[in-house]
Amino acid sequence: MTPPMGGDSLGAAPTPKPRPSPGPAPSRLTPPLSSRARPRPLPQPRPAPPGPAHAPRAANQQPQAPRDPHPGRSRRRRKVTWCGRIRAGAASQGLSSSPTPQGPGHLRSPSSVPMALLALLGCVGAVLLAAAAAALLVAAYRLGLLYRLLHKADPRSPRYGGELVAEVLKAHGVRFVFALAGGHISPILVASEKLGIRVVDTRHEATAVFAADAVSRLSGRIGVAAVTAGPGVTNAVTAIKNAQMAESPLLLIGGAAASLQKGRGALQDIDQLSLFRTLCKACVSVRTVRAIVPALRQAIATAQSGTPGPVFVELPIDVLYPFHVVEKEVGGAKSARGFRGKLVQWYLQNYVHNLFAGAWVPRDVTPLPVKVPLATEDEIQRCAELVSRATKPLVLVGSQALLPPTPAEELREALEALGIPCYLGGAARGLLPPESPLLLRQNRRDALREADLVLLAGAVCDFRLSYGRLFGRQTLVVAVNRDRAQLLRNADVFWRPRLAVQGDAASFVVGLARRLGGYSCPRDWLGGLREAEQRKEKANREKAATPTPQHLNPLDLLYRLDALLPPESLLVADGGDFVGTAAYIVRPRRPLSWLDPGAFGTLGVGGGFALGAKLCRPEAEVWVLYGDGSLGYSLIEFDTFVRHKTPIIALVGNDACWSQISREQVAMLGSNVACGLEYLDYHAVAEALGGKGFVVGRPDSERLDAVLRAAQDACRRGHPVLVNALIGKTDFREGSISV
Ligand SMILES: Cc1ncc(C[n+]2csc(CCOP(=O)(O)OP(=O)(O)O)c2C)c(N)n1
Ligand SMILES: [Mg+2]
Repeated sequence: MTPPMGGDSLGAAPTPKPRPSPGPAPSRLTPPLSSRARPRPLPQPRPAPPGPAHAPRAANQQPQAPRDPHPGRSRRRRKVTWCGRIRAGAASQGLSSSPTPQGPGHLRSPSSVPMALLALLGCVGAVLLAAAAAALLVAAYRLGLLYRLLHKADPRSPRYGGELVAEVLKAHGVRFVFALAGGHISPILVASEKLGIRVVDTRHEATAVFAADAVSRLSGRIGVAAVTAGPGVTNAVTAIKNAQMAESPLLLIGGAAASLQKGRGALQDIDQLSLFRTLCKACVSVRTVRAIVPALRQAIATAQSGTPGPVFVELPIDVLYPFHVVEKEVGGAKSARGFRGKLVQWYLQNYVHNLFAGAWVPRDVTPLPVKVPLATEDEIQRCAELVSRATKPLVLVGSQALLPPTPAEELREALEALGIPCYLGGAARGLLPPESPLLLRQNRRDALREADLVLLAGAVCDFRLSYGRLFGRQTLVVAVNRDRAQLLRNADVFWRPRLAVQGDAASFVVGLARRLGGYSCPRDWLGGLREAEQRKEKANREKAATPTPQHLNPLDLLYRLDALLPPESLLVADGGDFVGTAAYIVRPRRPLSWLDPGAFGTLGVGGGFALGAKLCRPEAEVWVLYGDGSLGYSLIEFDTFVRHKTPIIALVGNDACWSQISREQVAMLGSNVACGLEYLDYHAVAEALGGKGFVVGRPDSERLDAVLRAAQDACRRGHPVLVNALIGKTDFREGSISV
């Protein structure tokens, strides 16, 4: 049923003019006075089914039901239909029991009607009665009348739905809620803080979501971001898509207009679920306080199960505030006059009481079981047989292998026990220590072509593996992935799996290592790969030692950083060429100490990732490797780092350019349009926001190490630091992907 609230937007309203009635003052929860003061009459039923007996009445007395201005909201449309059905049903009953003398509805005397016809009419009447009763029951259920018979709302309770949200989060081990304030979500933030959950407010909603993403990836617990209705929610879209592509489980809580006021011009009211339907594993809008706990528990379990990903839970403002506030704001005028006024009043009161019916009944808030798809023993055995026959095996470990429940250390031990050379991608970087003889970073293309068996442990044949075109003719490929589409990405076009296993990659590798107890990888294969690796490293060192025409050599800068990194360090990658170069030079020291955007390649993750990382690992030295272009997206978050005492170090490769794009645009299309930037004083901005800033260029190359150490010192003393490193151009990244 369309709620009987005011609103000019519903142009198809019935003709009778609503009587003006004094309404409460406007507020966050209510539409402006002008619309509230003129409550729109209840939606009228649809015209009864066409027929001569109905025609005159339908034309004169039964206006059309108001046209739904938001056809996407199927729920509301359904309600209107039900309402219409109830009345249409009642109308048809009226016709059959009180026939009019005109038209075919008129009944003749029983004596003149055959008994069979009478029986038929009786049956029809009974069916109609039953249908009407059923429709009434459904309507009563939809209006919460049945539930309310057993569960009363407690109008005097000071409790509010935000508290339930906080309780669920607490029970799921959530330590941080990342947010940007808004009245729609205030109750969640206040209640979370009261329960000891740290509310970390950022300067952009995307940052809040990126931070939650980092927490999910690093802690194995669900990361949570809460953003306000409308623009708060839309600002989160890119970060949510990034999390989906990175298969990162996170919970986005979105504020929303009161359900009753949706589509009626409420502040910041848009159809939010439609925005996230293709981006999230689950999208729900919670309509009553009693539904908060089950909705959140289910959403979190969904996010973490199977192939993880983000979920969106919309919590309209009226399920979050206490009864007395909601009643005042949406409960309607106390002294309604006239039949229609009283009906509106009843409807609103019923709406509010239904919102709170059974709200504070104790409910289980603990986590639901998370379902992880596992490989069968048979699949592991088949892979073991293939590996044991291989002479040139290779493992490619992708981000997915770092997902819970297998601890990263267990996976590392399994890889070491297997002794097969490994390439680590995305979140898997750092899984093997830098000095591990199994760890390869260079010449992957050549190694893949030569290998006779490749195990894709969560690695995907997308653009990162040239869509699967890199394998040699003789290469047998075993692919393991939780997600079927990723598992078989481009299979049978450019490659064909010998064995495709839909399941968790880490536990598969652990199981494989157990099976292959006495296995040892042929030494000459590993030896050959290592030699090629060292040759490439040597060539890179030589490039690093060659001065660039201007400014600092970025390779040299990154080698110096690598030499200074403590074991407890974590690297965040946010940029183009500078960061792409770093991926080959800087070596993350331990598992889960490298964060990059993932397959979506989103610039701007830096501030949020660093924030989430530092909060999860306060003891770690967190470095954000930024391009100067990328830095612009989250430079303002230096304010957040300062306010929340999360000292991190930003190292900006400042080449006054969006180089990764410029590099190919100029070469292929002959113009640098839209790619040029200036050598700006980003360090001064960091200082202005309360951090510490350093700038280094060619004249400082002698004291480069000293500057990096000074940055580390300042960070240890609790300051967020920005090192603005002016860098020159090299050909290191020539030929690498930018589209
Ligand atoms: C949100 C977003 N916008 C645009 C791009 C396209 N893009 C990819 S790399 C890049 C250049 C990055 O420049 P910078 O951060 O300065 O790093 P550099 O390549 O100069 O080292 C751009 C614009 C993107 N990936 N994401
Ligand atoms: Mg740049």
